[in-house]
Amino acid sequence: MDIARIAVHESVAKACPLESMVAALEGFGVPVEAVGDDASFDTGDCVVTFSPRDAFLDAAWVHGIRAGYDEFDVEAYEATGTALTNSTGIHGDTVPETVVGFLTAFARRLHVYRDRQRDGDWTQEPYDAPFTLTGEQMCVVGLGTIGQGVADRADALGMAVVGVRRSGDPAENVERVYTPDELDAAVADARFVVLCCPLTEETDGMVDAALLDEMRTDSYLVNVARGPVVVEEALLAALDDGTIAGAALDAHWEEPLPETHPLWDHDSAIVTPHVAAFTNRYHEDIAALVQENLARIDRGESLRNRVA
Ligand code: NDP
Ligand code: 7N6
Repeated sequence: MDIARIAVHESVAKACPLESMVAALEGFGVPVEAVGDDASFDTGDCVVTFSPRDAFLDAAWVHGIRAGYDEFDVEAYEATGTALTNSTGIHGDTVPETVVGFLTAFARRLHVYRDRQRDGDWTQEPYDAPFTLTGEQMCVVGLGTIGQGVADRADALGMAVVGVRRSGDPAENVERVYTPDELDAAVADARFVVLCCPLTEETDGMVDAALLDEMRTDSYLVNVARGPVVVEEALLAALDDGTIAGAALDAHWEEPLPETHPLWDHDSAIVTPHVAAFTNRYHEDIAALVQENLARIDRGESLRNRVA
């Protein structure tokens, strides 16, 4: 592979300013150009993008600036031989820190007080509403970059952590690792279930009514993965009928979440607009991944994070 141009697709603006990404990618010995949907590509191109486009299949290499690549047609990349890399590995602080925010809000009732602040309302929560994270159990579903970061922070907060991953391999700061077929058992004792897995055929609809029924009635679901990992109607019903105590959702079934969606007004839900990974250094983190892979290409090595 011989890269003669880095083409930065305008869709990167969904995560960071286009000009910041272009600037961060300069200085690696390859010309960098911002491109739109009218651009065409050839086998000298590396495309850096948030979203997929059919035209990218004419390039040598496409780098997706997200960890999740569920929107990309992996089979088409394999058929054309265009390399596809993702951005797993850079979200080990951002997303876990957001998750800690969700946990703390629920335990210390901060989301409730923020709502009341708008009305100058001094009402205090009932005596038995607040609790401490220390001593509570968390189940982390997916123990990759994000799941490990969540587990580390939960452990530091004095929580007991169990996890789920395909391999079942042990993970640091995780007392017990289950495999996906044991998901029911993994979530049963958890006060928090945190979804940190990719959206795949196996995880699509994984959190359904039956699984929510297995969860404690005082438990909270946190979804920083992808919306469809959770069955929408099942979650809404579970929140309405008290099957679980609440949910924090950064990833949604439709994005933006429609203005009329019931979750916006749900007292026991925290909704964020897919920003768990946002940081003012996102362009630098992506540039570091691209730079590493340019160096690997020069050395004739395989690409880091290659998914097709
Ligand atoms: P990684 O690839 O590092 O980790 C994925 C983990 O999920 C692995 O531990 C893997 O298991 C596990 N996994 C895969 N399939 C299953 C399954 N069926 N059941 C349980 N666990 C499973 O990815 P990241 O941690 O970087 O990112 C994870 C996902 O989070 C992304 O795919 C993306 O969808 C989402 N994401 C969301 C962001 C946001 O802004 N909200 C930001 C970044 C990512 P094993 O270890 O055995 O392979
Ligand atoms: C944008 C991150 C991912 O998969 O969904 C996230 O990486 C988007 C900052």
